Amino acid sequence: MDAEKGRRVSTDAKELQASLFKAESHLSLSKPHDEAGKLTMTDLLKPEDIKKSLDFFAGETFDPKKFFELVGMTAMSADSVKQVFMVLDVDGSGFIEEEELKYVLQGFSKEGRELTDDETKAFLIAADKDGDGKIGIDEFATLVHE
Ligand SMILES: [Ca+2]
Repeated sequence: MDAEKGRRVSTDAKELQASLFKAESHLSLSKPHDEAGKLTMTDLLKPEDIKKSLDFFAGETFDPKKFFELVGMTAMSADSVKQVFMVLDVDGSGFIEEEELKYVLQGFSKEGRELTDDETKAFLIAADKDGDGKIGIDEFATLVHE
């Protein structure tokens, strides 16, 4: 009788352990470094700097150079700036096209606002040195550091 009781307890403990393990592996699945180890914006920039920069331009005409400075990109290496570019290039085409540029602030945070058509055009003109109508990775890095 006593032996049977003991067996029941140890079975319960094993079940508990199994369910804890399940919960743990479930948690690790929902961590940010998931698919192919792709970087997210907060791996590259401080969340508080992103918020500060987005707040600054909430009601102000967007100025890319000023934004890059506020968000901390001007102080970054060219390689890190290129990693930011790769996060912003949502479709992985190697370019930030006009349509992606309109939503570029949402690449920094989902709280970011859309750029107006005028702001989008001004941003594109400032960055698009070769005039192909889209921003390449080198053009982007140049704009941040020029
Ligand atoms: Ca693209």
